[in-house]
Amino acid sequence: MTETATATAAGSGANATATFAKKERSGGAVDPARVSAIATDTLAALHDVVRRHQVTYAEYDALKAWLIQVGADGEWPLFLDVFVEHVVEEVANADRKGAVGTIEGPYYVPGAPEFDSETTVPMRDGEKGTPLLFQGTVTDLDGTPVEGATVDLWHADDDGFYSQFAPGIPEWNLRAVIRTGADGHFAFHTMQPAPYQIPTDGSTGAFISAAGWHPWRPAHLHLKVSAPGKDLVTTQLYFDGGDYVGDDVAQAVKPELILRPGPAASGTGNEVTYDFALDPA
Ligand code: MBD
Ligand code: FE
Repeated sequence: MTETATATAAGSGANATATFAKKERSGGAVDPARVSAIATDTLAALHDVVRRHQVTYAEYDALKAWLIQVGADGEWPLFLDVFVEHVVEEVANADRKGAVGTIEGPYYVPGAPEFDSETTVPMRDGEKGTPLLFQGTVTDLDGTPVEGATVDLWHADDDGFYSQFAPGIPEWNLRAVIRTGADGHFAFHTMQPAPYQIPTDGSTGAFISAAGWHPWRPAHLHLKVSAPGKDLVTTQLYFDGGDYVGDDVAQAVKPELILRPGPAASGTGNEVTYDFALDPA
């Protein structure tokens, strides 16, 4: 049996829920004084939809059944990151001056193997796909290289699957952290990812197909770039001309995040340079 034959929504959803449960909450504590205002407005928005669309008991029951199923499938991290996170990110990063951020999504795992400045990302013998040399420099807002910055990269394979969220893939496959040297430079030798399809056999997929939308995200690299005294940026990079770049189901593409790789100087695959300027913490 191949790994692709056994990658189910319930499997990847359960893993994403377990990963979230272990996650260090990035934003810190929630202010109890804001709960009433946010809850009141959230419920008012929902009440308004019920009135405007004259929602029926059949529709209300269908909603309840679906909400229960999203939890049973372990798909709340997936659903929320696809349909809500992009606005939270927009608010969180509104004042950032340097590298442009976008959503993290459900598939980040801290603790990937660490390397100095240039590495081949952990991958299987004969890993499928087009080789990609992805390199750049981490600087401060003035363009001074940052030594000791970490560039944490994770992405899907050539079938659109993430290690630790689909069966049969080595634990840290296509996940690596580089620590920059004095010149701030990093270079990853990896394999270009494929577009990501929201699992069609789970409740998020059922929601998308009921609405008549498509379930795809464009191919992307995920990154977290940080350094002591700097503000960590979480982002993704996309490939110019790739499928769904103009039509991401998660609405997380921004023009600054589109890579234009060219043929690699080595003669195999592609290469591209992308620099990150970090805001002060
Ligand atoms: C992904 O790979 C992803 O990056 C996001 C944001 C949501 C679902 C799958
Ligand atoms: Fe992703």
